[in-house]
Amino acid sequence: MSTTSASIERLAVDTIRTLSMDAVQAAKSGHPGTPMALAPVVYLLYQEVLRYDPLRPDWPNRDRFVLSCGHASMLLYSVLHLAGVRQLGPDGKATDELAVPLEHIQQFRQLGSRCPGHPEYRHTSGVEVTTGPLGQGVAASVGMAIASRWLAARYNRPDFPLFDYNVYALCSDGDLMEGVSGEAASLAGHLKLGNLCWIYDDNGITIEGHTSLAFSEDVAARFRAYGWHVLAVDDVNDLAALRRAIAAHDPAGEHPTLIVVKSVIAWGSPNKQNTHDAHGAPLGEEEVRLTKQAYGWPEDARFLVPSEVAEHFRQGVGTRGPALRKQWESLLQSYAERHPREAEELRRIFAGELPPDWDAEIPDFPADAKGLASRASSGKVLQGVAKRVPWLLGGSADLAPSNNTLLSFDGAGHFSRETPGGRNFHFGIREHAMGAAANGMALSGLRPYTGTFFVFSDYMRPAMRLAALMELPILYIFTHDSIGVGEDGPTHQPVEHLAALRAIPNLVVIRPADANETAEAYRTALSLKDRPTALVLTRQNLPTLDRSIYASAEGLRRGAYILREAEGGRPDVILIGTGSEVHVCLAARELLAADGVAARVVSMPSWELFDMQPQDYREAVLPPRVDRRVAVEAAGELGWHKYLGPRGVFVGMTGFGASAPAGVLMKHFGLTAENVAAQAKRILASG
Ligand SMILES: Cc1ncc(C[n+]2csc(CCOP(=O)(O)OP(=O)(O)O)c2C)c(N)n1
Ligand SMILES: [Mg+2]
Repeated sequence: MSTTSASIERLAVDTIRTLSMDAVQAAKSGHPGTPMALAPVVYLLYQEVLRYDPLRPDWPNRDRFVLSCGHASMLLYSVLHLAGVRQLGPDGKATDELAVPLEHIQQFRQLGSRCPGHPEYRHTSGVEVTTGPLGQGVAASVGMAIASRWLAARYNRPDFPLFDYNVYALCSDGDLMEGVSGEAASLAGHLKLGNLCWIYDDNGITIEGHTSLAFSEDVAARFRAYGWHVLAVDDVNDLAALRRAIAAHDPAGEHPTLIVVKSVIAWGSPNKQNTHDAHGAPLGEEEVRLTKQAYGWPEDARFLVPSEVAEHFRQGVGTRGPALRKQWESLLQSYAERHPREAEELRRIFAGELPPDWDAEIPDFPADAKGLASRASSGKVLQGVAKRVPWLLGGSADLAPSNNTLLSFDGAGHFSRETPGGRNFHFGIREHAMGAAANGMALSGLRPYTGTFFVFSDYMRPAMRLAALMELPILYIFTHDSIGVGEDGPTHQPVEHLAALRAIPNLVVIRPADANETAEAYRTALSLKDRPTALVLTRQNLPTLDRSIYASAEGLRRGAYILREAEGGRPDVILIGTGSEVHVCLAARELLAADGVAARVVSMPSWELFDMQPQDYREAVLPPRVDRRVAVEAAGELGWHKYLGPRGVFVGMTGFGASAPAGVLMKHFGLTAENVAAQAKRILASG
């Protein structure tokens, strides 16, 4: 193929288009239309705009590109291939290997390919965030933009602008229909994140047909009302107009930017363009041929990368990127000489390490029969940890006074445009965006925490699921964990939420029984680098156990432990409790002892941590021969049978709660020592 310099851009854009069409066709499934339409956007971003080094996709100050419409994954894979982005090894260091070799594009959507159906963080280097569920990518991009501002505020020094990266996200109609993007855009506008730019593919098409079926507001006006700067590009193929719009984004300014770009889905396909058929199905062999004809492409070529296109990218981002990154590295080197303490913090941030003695200010709680709510002990522990880990930061969805999540020590500050180094975030009543923003913050090296009532974990669950999938170490602080909430009633009383969170793979759920277990929960959660943790905490007081009588709270690290052995060391029955119900079990043990029944009490704050233990430990805590077991939890039963076995019994909730004082509810629903003791005797009597 012969090219003039004027046509090379078009050739490069068409390479992205045809690679995408060919991959979808070979896979016999996927989404060809949107990559074909949006190829000019990613071409321009990678080749001219992003400060991005393909050799070092982990460079901390790189501009981020988020493909929020993850169904258009081939768009990203094509450009990552052409830009020559390298794969990071298991040690996190860049290798010489391409992140997306051509053979992997040929194996699009097949097992083991670096080109899975939707982009997956960690799996393919250069993918900044896992996307697929619409709205999550743009919402996470807000967290990335927050992190850029926060890192700049904390670490930049005169003459050392170490952090000034921008975040670009490409989104579709579906992204902007989803509520989470609205929450996130509202937050970004409020926080004046000028370093954020969303490019909206206004193609008028979704799966069912034209967007007029379901989407008729003035999106530009909506974003202006959020405080965004809104620009329009009438034709995505007009590279000059796209360039002008991107150049009009003012990263140092006060407004995030939305660029509304008109495109035609499956552009160039004679029979499929501008139809919803082109969204999620291969074009078909014949239509691929006709489209290539229309592009002036060799009709029968498959997965063709013209050598001049490869060279064009090498001379573009392949040259520009490494030069920028090397400049930054030498800046970091002189920074390290002038500001060694800060440089050491940065090293730890990007290695996922904590400062030495990070847990030195975690308090020890003295035994106390009245005790305190685990939300209160959590608040105290959080302060202690946050004082020692400067990049532990976060906030609540307007419930900080109830969640005890406000960092109140000197210098903690509040994050805003004027004070971007603040560590307290006010996410507003936007749980879903809070969860997604936390993902973006964690993806940037920070250790975020979030807070809300446990019952509203439902509102942020999709973001939590992605955090677990991406292996992000986020701390979710949930309070008001059961019918113990009391008078607020069933709308505020979680029942199925423990089961729902335990069902998410790679999420650790911890429901501590007292203040010292809460302290241990923080020790455990902070040291987990590759998974999020949900702390499930009470509103009501819990006695602080006397650990000279009961086993050490360190047992929490193993998920479950023998808190109090049965009288005589030979249990007839095992009582297993979590959180507030551990105390019910302890009281039941005394009632049973008075009747000559020997009961062991196991505190089981975390199923996930327990399941990670070797079999001999698990069998020491729950010996197979003691098959009479009672599990007590003020929640639904789902899943408990794996610890109870066929002869065990569950004491908990079978439906929704009710509005009444907590003590009354506990009695009403049978969460009492008397009932637990009676159930234990019943299964012992059953032979
Ligand atoms: C939360 C969520 N709901 C539904 C889907 C399934 N889905 C994938 S793409 C899409 C809509 C396609 O329309 P649009 O977002 O405009 O993308 P386009 O086809 O224009 O690229 C839907 C409903 C999804 N990926 N995520
Ligand atoms: Mg669309």
